[in-house]
Amino acid sequence: EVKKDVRVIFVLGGPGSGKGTQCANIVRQFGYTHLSAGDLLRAEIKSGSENGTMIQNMISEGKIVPSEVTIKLLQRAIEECGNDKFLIDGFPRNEENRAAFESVTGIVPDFVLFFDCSEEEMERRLLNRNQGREDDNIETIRKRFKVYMESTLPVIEHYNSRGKVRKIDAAKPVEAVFEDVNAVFASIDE
Ligand code: UP5
Ligand code: MG
Repeated sequence: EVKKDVRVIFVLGGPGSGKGTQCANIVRQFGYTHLSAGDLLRAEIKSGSENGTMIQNMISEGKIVPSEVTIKLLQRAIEECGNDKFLIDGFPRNEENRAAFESVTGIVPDFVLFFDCSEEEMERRLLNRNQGREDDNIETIRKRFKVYMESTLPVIEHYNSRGKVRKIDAAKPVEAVFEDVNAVFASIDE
């Protein structure tokens, strides 16, 4: 269990929907700490951890890393951080991630910020990103889309049926998307 009182928002949406871009804006405007599960996993590979090779193989296949690995990284980041409000970006990616995070950390998210975007637009963005991500090639991108549809959409549906999803039209330009994101956060009682 995480022993401090924290508020968590899950940020979900397909590969390239703009999760990382908008989280940076939210951090600047509203003082959250941004934890990207993908970034934590990529840092774990770089650190030379014993799980590094396994993680690298999963990411290049677009597969979901075992939840105990990801949850450990998220939990450590939460506990080591002085802040008490977090954006968890790109997690949970399947039902097992979701259930395990709740039971291991005892944390229930306030809500899910969901970036909705067409595959055509997401594919265009990922192929243009050019930041050297090993999974930004068309073969892996197609696999990421399939995993997203099959495993992550049901998680969003789980929260949607409980009234916990704030859906954003993420196909618009970055600034227009942030206006809508801003409206969601401005309406939260602090
Ligand atoms: N861009 C952003 N917004 C735009 C807009 N409105 N208009 C035009 N362009 C826009 O954006 C992507 C690109 O689009 C950028 O170039 C940006 O400038 C532009 P970004 O903000 O990076 O989108 P994001 O949704 O963050 O895309 P990302 O590729 O990071 O999403 P993924 O969900 O695919 O990647 P993630 O890092 O979360 O996961 C990678 C892999 O790690 C997974 O496939 C999986 O193998 C593994 N993983 C796990 O196993 N478990 C986890 O819990 C998490 C990850
Ligand atoms: Mg990202």
